[in-house]
Amino acid sequence: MELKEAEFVRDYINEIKATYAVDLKDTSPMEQYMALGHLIKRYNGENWTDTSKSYRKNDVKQVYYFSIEFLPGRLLQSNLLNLGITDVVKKGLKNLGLNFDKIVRSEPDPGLGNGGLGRLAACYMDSMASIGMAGNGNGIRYRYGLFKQVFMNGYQVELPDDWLRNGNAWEVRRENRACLVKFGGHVWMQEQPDGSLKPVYDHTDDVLAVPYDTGIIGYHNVVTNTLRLWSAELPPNAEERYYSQKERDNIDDITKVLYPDDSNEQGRSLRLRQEYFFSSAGVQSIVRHYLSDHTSLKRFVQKVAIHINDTHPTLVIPELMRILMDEHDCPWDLAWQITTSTMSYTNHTIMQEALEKWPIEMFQGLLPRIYQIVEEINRRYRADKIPVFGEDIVDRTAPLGDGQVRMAYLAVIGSHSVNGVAPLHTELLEKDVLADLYRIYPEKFNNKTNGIAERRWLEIANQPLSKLIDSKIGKDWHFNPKLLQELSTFENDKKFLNQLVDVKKENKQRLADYVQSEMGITIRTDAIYDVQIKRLHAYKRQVLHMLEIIREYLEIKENPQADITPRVHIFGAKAAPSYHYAKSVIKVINALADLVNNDPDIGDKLKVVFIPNYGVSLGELIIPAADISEQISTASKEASGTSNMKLMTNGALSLATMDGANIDIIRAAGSENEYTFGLTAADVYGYYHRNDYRSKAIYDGNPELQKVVDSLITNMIPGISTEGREIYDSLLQYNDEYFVLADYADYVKQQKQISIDFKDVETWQKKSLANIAASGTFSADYSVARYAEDIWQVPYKLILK
Ligand code: GL9
Repeated sequence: MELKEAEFVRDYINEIKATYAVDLKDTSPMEQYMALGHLIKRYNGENWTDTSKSYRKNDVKQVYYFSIEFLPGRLLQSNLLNLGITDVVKKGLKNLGLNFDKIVRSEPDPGLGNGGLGRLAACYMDSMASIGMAGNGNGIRYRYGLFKQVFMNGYQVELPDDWLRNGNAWEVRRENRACLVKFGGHVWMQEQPDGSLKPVYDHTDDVLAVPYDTGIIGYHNVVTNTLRLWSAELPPNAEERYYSQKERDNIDDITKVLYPDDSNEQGRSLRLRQEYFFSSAGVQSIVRHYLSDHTSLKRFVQKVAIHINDTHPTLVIPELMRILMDEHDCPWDLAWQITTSTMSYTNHTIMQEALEKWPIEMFQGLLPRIYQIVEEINRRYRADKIPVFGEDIVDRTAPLGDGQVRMAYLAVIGSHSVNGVAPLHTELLEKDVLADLYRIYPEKFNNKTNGIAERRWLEIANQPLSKLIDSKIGKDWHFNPKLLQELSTFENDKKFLNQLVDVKKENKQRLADYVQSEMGITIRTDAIYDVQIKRLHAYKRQVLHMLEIIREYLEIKENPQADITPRVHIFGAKAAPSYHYAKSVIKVINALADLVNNDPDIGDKLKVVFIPNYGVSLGELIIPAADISEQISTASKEASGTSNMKLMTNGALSLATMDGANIDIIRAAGSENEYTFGLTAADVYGYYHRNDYRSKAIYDGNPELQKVVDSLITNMIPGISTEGREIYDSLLQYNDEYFVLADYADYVKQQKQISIDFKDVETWQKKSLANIAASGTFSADYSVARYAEDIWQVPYKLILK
């Protein structure tokens, strides 16, 4: 948008006065931020209205991306960037004597997700708007986001994330678009005058779903899409009928907290209520919106695509069936045809425990009408498929079985498309996790490799690099990130390589300052910044990284004079509050950090920093400073990973197993520019198949490894007698479920190579450049374009300059 500095300054001062009734000099950074947010939202108001109007006028097909998590990160800078007014606003604020960075940091980072899955949904929202696609988000407005993590004596402690305390500058409450969602009660069939039967539900517990909309601004294209998050409230008859405190609490609870899960099934009825709540409200509002412009449901499939992001929103399938049949008199076959043509599903993990299943009794009690519909889907599925495929396979894959509602199977059966998130992951879905369903519906399966919001991770998080890139290849890559490839023509440009070194150094300094001020630890910027940032999970193997730190520590202790390349090991990770083992790993790494960081023999050759409260905002600080990107999951377990892509685009070299999208990153950048190691997925499956993995044998055969592992139980690291033993046992007594010891030697070999290679600054910088240059293909712009073409069949205009 066009904006003059003087105009901005005038508007901003007025905004401050109107909102806070004080002079600018008497405002807090939070107030300065809120006023700025309101003003930007107002500036963009017309774009938002115009976008909706133009979709309506042109009857454009809409995509609705249903996700129980969205992790958008702070929106201020992203909105300024996408509107193209960053510089004007910054200058204006500066001339008013305000500190832009402080204002930026006053915005709460909405933690409405746990990790990659929620962040992916947010990257896709940004990209859908940026490629001019009619993409709407649909989720839950949690009153409290993912817990705030602090460490006390090295242990994770969870504090509430009261992110709405000061209000939310970006959202619009739309009470006039609220829907009623019905739980419990009874269903009975009422005879109609024409003799037919119609279900009636009564004695239901009704909840009002109120939408809060946030404009998702496209990059330099005047498009603004909508992210709609639902909040649970008392129904409108609340004044006529008495609600006990318990009833009120039950309603409040639905959207009170985000489940702090990582890839785990949560067998709790509140989670099921959350799932139905936003699925039902979302589908109701979609049908209502569609019917406000169309007289019949005939063209519904041409005008609406609904995407199921992991199994949590699967109930959109029976919910759409219910609305079509019970409210619009659609016969079953037509309703089923409309539903399956509308729905598509992405699976995000092969971890068995993440395939959601609900006990039938609980499901039926909470959602009696939806259960009837699932029963009928189940009955027809069996009747159709048994004659063709036989009883066994159909039994194994039916929506109802073993006394449970099997959400993933229901999602596959009720959708026309099922995708994994990286080629290896999709292959494993087809061969293993969903193999039976793949046999029955091979045509539904396809891959859509994940992508990231390149502009956020470069132009916002890494301004020095972004500007340097602009100076070399211009700005067209902002629209078409694949153009970053043009950078590879400068691989022998020494001056440019040196500039890249300077940029990295600047970013490391920024991170070092943060670590100094927040944690009191001094880290040097000429060290290797070896970064692992992701949820704490056994399969991601933070333990392997930890063993390497112990090895490096012992190495320096044994040979203090050795010529060591200094290193800083950087972790960021939250553990699910109930995930005992993961919390023990945090404690041990923190204890190890204390030992290493305070040992005078070690000095500043080796430092370990576990930065508390990792999230999108800290990612923006850490990722640009990284030299090494640790992507060391057990092969086959990480569906895709996306921090691998963010780190690559910021010039980090991957230290990686052949897992998830690491494989694609390595192919894109060239294996000579990464450090790969370890078992392949085929090796891992080989062990499963033969059942002959013995971690003890590896331990027995490697004296160095023995020393490292033993130090978990020898009091070398103070204060971890319980936790150290727990990890030790997981590796030896319980036979090392995630093959840490199997990969240890190969991993260490690569770590040693890294220490050598890092000293050759020019060669290192070339590798870093190769990563940046190849990273454009992982832009989420292309990912959503592939969804649009292959799955959703919606138009878009990717701006390929
Ligand atoms: C995940 C996978 O584990 C990641 O490998 C993948 O990159 C993302 C996005 O597709 O999805 N699936 C999953 O349940 N989580 C993922 O990160 N977990 C969280 O989001 C906490």
